[in-house]
Amino acid sequence: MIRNLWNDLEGTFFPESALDHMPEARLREVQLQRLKAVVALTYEKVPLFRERMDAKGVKPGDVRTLADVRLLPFSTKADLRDTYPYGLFAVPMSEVVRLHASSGTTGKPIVVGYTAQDMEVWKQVIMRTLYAAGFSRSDIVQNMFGYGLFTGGLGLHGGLEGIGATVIPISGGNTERQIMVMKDFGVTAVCCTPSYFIHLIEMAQKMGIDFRKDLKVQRGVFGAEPWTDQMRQYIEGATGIKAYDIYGLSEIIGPGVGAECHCQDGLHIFEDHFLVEIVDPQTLEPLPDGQEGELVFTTLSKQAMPAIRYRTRDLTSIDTRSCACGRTVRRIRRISHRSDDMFIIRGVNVFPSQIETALLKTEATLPHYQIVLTRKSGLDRMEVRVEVSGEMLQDTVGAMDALQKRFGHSIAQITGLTAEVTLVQPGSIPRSEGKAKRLFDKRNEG
Ligand code: DLL
Repeated sequence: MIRNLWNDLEGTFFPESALDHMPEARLREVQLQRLKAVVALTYEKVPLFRERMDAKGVKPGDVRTLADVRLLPFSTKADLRDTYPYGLFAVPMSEVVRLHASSGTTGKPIVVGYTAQDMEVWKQVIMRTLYAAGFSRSDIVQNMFGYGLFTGGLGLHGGLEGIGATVIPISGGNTERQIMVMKDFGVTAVCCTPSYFIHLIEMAQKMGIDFRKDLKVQRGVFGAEPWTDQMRQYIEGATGIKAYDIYGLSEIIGPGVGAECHCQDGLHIFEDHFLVEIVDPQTLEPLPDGQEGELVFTTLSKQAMPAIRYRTRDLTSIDTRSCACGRTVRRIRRISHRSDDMFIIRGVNVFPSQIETALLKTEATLPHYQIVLTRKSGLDRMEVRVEVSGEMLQDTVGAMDALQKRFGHSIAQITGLTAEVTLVQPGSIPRSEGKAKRLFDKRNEG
C-alpha cells in the first residue's frame, strides 16, 4: 500500500520525499482510508480500545471523515503501563520483529513493538527526515543517539542506511573518543541530543580542536529533548554547522514523527503516517490551528502497536502557513515544553524552558543549569544553579554579584517569581550522554 503511492507521483524528488509533496486532497484521502483501516484493526484486535469504543457507543463504521477521529477515545502512557508489556499489541508476537522500551521516570518502562512493515515505514520516515535536513549518500554520519532499547540510535540507523550514507554506530558517551572519530573518520554529519552536542563542543574546545578548521562536520539532526532557538544559534555559531530539529516518541514510532526542512521553521509531520490533533489539555476539546495545546497522534499505518488519539503531553501548535520548501505536509512549532514538565511553585505554573530562556536572555551563557525545588517551614524555594564560564569566575566579587542579580531579575520578569541564583564552577553540572535532566523537585523529601 505504501509503495504504490510512490507511483502516483512524478517528480525529481527522492521517492520517499515525494510523499512530503503530495497534493493536499490526495493526502487527506490517504489519511482517511488509513484511519478507517487502523480503527477497524484496533477494534478487532486490542481489547482496551474495543472496550473504550463500546463504552462510548462508537463503532468503526462511524468513522466516515477525518474529523470523526474526535469520536474515538483517547489513550495515554498509563494505558501502556497498565497493559505492560504487550497488552496493546494488535498482532501475534510471531509477527513482531523488534521491541524497544522507554524508561520513563517512574515505575516500569513501556514496551513498543514493530512488524517488518512497521520497520520499513520507520526507515522511510527517517529517510524523509534526513533528506529534509540535506543529508545524502555522500555523508559520513556519526550517530551518537543511544543504541539499545532507546529508539534513537537504531531508529536513525535504519534511515541512514536507507539513504546510503556511511553510518558510524558509535552511540553516546566517551566524548574524547567521539571527537577523535569525528576528526579521523572525516565525519560530515552528526545525530544526537542537543545537550550532548553542546557538551561535545566544549570538550573539543578543551582539546584544542577547532570545528571549522579541523573537522568536516556540516550538519546535524538534534532531538529527543526540548531545545531552544538560542541553543541552535549557539551550536551553529560555535561550529559553523546547520542544526535541524527532529521529533518523535517511542509510543508513536520513535524518532521520525516530524522533522525540520532547510527553512528551520517548525517541524513537518509525516501526515500520511501520523494524524495530528491539538487539544486543550484540560477539557480535551480540539483547538483551532495556531493555538497552543497538547499534541495528540493517531498512527495511520502501524501494525504491531497502533495508537489511537495518543496524548503525548507535548505542547505545541499547528502552523498552517505553507512552507517555502514546498512540502505539503503541515508543520508544528518547535516543542519547548511538556505539560507534565510544568511545576507549580507558590501557586505559579512554571516550565523549565522559561528558566532557560531567562538565563540565555541575560548573558551569552550555555544552558548548563539545574532547578532545585525545596521546602522549608512550609515555604517553597526555587534555587537556580547556573554554570558560568571560567573567565566570568575571574571577575570581581562585585561583577559576580551583579551577574547573579541580572539572572534573578530576568527569571522574575519571565515567571514573576523570585529565585535564589547560585553561580557554579564550569563543568560542575553533570553532562548527560542522552536527555538532560534539569529539574530536581525535593519538596517532598525528608
Ligand atoms: O526521544 C525519540 C527520539 C529519538 C526523538 C531521537 C528524536 C530523536 P522517547 O524517549 O519516547 O522518544 O521520548 C519522547 O521526548 O514526547 C518529547 O517530550 C521529547 N522530544 C523528542 N524529540 C523532541 C524534540 C524519543 N525535537 C519525548 N523537541 C517526546 C522537544 C522532544 N522534545
